[in-house]
Amino acid sequence: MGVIHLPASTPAAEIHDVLATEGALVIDELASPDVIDRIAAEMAEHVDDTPLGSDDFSGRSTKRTGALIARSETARELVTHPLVLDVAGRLLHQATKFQIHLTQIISIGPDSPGQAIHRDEWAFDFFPFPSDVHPQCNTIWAMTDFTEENGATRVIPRSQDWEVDMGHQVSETVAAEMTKGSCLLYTGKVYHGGGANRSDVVRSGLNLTYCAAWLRQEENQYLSCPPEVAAELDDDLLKLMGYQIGAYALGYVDDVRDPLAALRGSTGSMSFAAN
Ligand SMILES: O=C(O)CCC(=O)C(=O)O
Ligand SMILES: [Fe+2]
Repeated sequence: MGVIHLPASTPAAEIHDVLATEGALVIDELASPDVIDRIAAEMAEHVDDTPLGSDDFSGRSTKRTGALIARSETARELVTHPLVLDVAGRLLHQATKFQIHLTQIISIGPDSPGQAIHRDEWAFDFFPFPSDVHPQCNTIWAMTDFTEENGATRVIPRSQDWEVDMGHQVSETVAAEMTKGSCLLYTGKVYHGGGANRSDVVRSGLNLTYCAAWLRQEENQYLSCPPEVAAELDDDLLKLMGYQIGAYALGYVDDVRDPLAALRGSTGSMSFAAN
């Protein structure tokens, strides 16, 4: 069975229901081509300068370019996309808050073999999260069309309850083909992997992932986004980056100051109850 596609007008509750059952789905053309083109232009020099991956999992013909919040003003629109945040909040409902986990353009070059099939939540040191606990919610926005030939993400729909098994094969997967601007939403539990690129063009996807605010972020937002850039950002985006108390007392600064207040230069202790 293939990956389900839903129109961008689908209500968040319905998208969440499909995500919870299928583990992955595509929202067609959620971003306009113009937004994608602006992100590509803002990131072009950084993508050019990015080295190829240094191991098979990262992909030796694949580039992973991060720090999108600092480097691309337009990418901030996708990081804070209201429909995605609404769905992520539903999937991660057991956590008081959630946060950005990583921002990364994944450019899979021609002749790249397929990535090993995996679960993204294994990043948390392979901690055996129960099947009904979702630590993360993920997106990949297509910056080029995603085709079977050029390395569209491969997914095993409905695999989220399966046993831990690092030996799943590409033959068990389907390609999440989608047009530029479409968004693949998938849980941290669904088995998937970057596809082999058998075309002569680069497949480019913007991976924006979210996790419960009590977990360590994969991309360190406090260093990936320099403090002088962070100081110019909106409060809501900063909170999503981790400038908020993750749960009671998680992430305070020095004398129990709220991280956002500390960034803004305010003194005085925070009240835990207010967070
Ligand atoms: O690039 C892709 O399509 C997926 C990459 C991926 O799953 C990963 O790096 O964890
Ligand atoms: Fe992955």
